[in-house]
Amino acid sequence: SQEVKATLQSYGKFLHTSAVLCSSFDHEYLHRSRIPTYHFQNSLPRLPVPELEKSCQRYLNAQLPLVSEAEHKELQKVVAEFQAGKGQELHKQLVATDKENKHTNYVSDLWFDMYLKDRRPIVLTHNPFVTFTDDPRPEYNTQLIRSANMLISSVRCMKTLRDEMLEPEVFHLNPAKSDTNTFRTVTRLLPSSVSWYGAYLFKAFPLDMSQYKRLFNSCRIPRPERDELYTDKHAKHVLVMRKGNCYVFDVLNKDGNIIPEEEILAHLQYILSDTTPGPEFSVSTLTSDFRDPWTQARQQLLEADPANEQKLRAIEGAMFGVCLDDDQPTDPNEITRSFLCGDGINRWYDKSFQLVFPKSGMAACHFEHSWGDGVAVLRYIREVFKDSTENACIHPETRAAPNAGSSEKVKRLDFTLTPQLKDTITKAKQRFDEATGSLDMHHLQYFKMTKKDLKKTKLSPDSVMQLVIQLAHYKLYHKNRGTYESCSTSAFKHGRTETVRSCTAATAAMCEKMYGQTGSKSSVAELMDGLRACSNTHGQLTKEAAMGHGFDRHLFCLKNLAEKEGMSLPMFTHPAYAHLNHIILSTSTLTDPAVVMGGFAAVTPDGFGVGYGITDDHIGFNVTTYPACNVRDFISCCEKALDDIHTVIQAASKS
Ligand code: BUJ
Repeated sequence: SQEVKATLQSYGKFLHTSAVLCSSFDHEYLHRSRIPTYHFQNSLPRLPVPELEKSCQRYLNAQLPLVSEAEHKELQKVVAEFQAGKGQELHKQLVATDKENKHTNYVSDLWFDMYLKDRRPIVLTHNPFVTFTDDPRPEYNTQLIRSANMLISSVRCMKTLRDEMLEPEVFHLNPAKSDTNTFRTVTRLLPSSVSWYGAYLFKAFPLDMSQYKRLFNSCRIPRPERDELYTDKHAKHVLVMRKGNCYVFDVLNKDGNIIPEEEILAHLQYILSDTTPGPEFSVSTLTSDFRDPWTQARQQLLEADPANEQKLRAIEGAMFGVCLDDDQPTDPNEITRSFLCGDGINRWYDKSFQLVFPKSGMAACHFEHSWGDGVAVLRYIREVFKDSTENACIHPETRAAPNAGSSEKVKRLDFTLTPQLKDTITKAKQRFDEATGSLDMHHLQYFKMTKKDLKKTKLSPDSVMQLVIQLAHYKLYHKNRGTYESCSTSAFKHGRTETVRSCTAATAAMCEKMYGQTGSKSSVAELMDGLRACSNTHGQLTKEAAMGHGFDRHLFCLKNLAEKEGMSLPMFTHPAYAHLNHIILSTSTLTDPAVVMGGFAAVTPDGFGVGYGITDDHIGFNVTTYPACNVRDFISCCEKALDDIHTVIQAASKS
């Protein structure tokens, strides 16, 4: 019986230890994926270099609705000459370089250059935002509770990813077949050199995970000519900003475990109640400036005081930024302004991403774009939303740790500034206020037609949204203009995005039918045929883009090569090329239960930045413009176009 007792005792101990381990695992990580995070990375397919002839043809197709017949004929000659001559040479060169760089794809380096060599300010030019859905428990939507829970979930997400336990991102064509334990067991056992093929047999497509390495602990750093992406894998702290003051504190202890949540709460509470006024000259404002003055100012900061360097490094290497704002925007346009632009003070725009919390407890993610795209950011958003709403460890009744030692552990980073730096900051702030002040925004929520309704009619919901955008613009200006729809190519190694040219001959015909001279004469059947034609063409273009068979990135690379060789080619110097690439309608969409809103700035002074979403419940638009365009008129035209399409669909269903 002694033996039995001992066995039982040690079994008890074992149970106790595993319970502790299990709960500490739950505390430290989001989950433990059965498939390691980067398991498919080695065998991901490579982005194809499209055939030159196909890209030329696709380019000409995209030009069809934008130029006159005579201009198109002339363009055909220019393209034919390129295709038979210099284009061939450049294409061969591109293919050869691609073959020598099997670890990546033919666009990747140039795409990083496109972002990192851009000397314009990153605010408005590139950084977008995405707003989280509120916590379904209203009492958790206070600035302190929400920020604490999301901060903790983000740290869990960082650890899960760092320890390669984050489930790889997989696109399941048939989730019933592949989003299963069998799929995970089988593909896990395959060596990573062939694991992608195993997934493919289940009709599941693992996506590129390379961007995730720069999600946390990362920052863009201004450098002469080309900025740098910096990552400090070992950082244990987060950056918190309030009133333009930068604070850092460790969220991991020396063993790499998350510090007690009551301590995190205490640190945030300490920052929120710190009465230190914001700095008169906020260094963070420099991150909103053109990249050259910021590069120079950063150098001057280093020279002004050696301690400045450590402070900059602390900010740049922090896991992520948390911005605790003092405002409380309620109107959706003001919310967009706050999350997209901020005040130029309480943000470090270069951080890979920042969580922004106004006083209300609302939450958004504002991100720098050079390191990654929507797919990676959305994954982070989904994970953090899920974890912070389902496994929150800060509750309304949670009390902050009384002996957290916040006054010592939370460090406020005050910079030493020279008069010259103060002057640069003042100018940067003036520039920021002018630029952001000129941005206008408006939104629409439309409930008469939903994703479900469109699916019933067998029309692709995205094609209808894109048509609405074309119709709205046509109604205002009576012409077709360069349109960009962002499409992910993350099914390929290091894949980023391709452009869907969603202004097509089919949408142009539909614009003419609905709002042109001959408009009112079309019958319901004709209009329905037009809607189907738009849907089919758009579906085809989207499929091609996602498979790496668009033309934009291919021509972008060929043009770059030509410039490097000092060639001036009519293909790229022809005004029609610039016209197509002067993007008037820049569009992007995200649909996920964790997201309510999102947006980005128009990419041209006379263009529109159109964020949109379509769910089973409603359709949403969030649009930005500069003074050359009227965003309210555009939104009214979107509503009118939605109404008109709705009427056509209803009439067709009755006939
Ligand atoms: O294409 C690319 O390479 C990157 C693009 C660039 N650009 C934004 C200029 C098109 N980047 C993205 O597409 C990321 C954008 C992330 C924000 C997307 C916002 C989507 C809005 C969603 C919901 C709007 C609903 C409003 C309801 C009132």
